[in-house]
Amino acid sequence: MKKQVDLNKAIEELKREKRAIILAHYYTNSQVQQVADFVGDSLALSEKAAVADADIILFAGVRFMAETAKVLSPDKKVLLPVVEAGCSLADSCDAEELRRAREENPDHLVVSYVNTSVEVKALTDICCTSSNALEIVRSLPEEQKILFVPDRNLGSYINRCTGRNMKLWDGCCKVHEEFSVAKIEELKSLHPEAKVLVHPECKPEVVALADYAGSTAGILSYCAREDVREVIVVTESGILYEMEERYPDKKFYLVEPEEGVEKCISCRDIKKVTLENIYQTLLEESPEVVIEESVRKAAAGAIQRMLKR
Ligand code: CIZ
Repeated sequence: MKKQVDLNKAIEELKREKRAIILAHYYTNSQVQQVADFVGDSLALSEKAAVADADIILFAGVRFMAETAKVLSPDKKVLLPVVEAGCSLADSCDAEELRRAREENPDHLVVSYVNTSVEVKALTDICCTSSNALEIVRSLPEEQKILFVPDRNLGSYINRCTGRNMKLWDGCCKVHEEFSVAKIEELKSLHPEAKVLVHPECKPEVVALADYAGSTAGILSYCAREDVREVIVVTESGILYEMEERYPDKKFYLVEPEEGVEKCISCRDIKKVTLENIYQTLLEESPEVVIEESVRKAAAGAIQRMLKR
């Protein structure tokens, strides 16, 4: 087993030799973020993928993220180090079930959160991310009926903010559902000046505690404010690395889960990406993300409609 310094060096060499870049999500381990050419949310990374001057894109993230990159950059080889790295939200919406729901609701437009499989995106009218969900929904005519998939928490947040009554798929992110009011209030009593920054994938009673609710990118930008000196971080723990890099003078507190012995709430799937499997994946140029062309084109339509708004 190579040591971390050797691995970093070996990965850099492979990147140069193979004209490869590494895109890493904010939720990955800090060592992974350190070898990445870009770190960001899934949308920003996919947009980077599409314009990147590279032959190979290694996506350090979970499957739906790498699929989105492949949809937007069909001519590049997209590698995903851990094929079984999935997402509970994406898994909560099955394409066949969505096909049936579409048939039962022919007058509804399907708006899908980016955390979905490529097959679900192919059945979607328009995609959104947590950064642009409110904007996308507000851009649709008020009388337009909408079926929002798959996140019931993000969907109900959008309904509350926009006054709409979208029909919601009954899915959730198992990681964000772990945040509890009790644990956040406990931290708040220890750090009364801290701002509570919450991802809208959390349950409504948790979002209700927020000084600010928004995407990872939104939360990171909010931390730049002068009046934000301390932060209670109510999203996946990997974001802490970027927060401390950007704002070394501010204090960040991670929330403990209600149950178990862990000190913070993390996505086990995305944490499966390591320097070791990145090195091996680049070396072997496998596993590669392959998407059937008709599915890719249909999914690209839903993503492009989002990007054009
Ligand atoms: O869109 C993403 O990357 C996810 C999963 C969350 C966020 O808010 O950035």
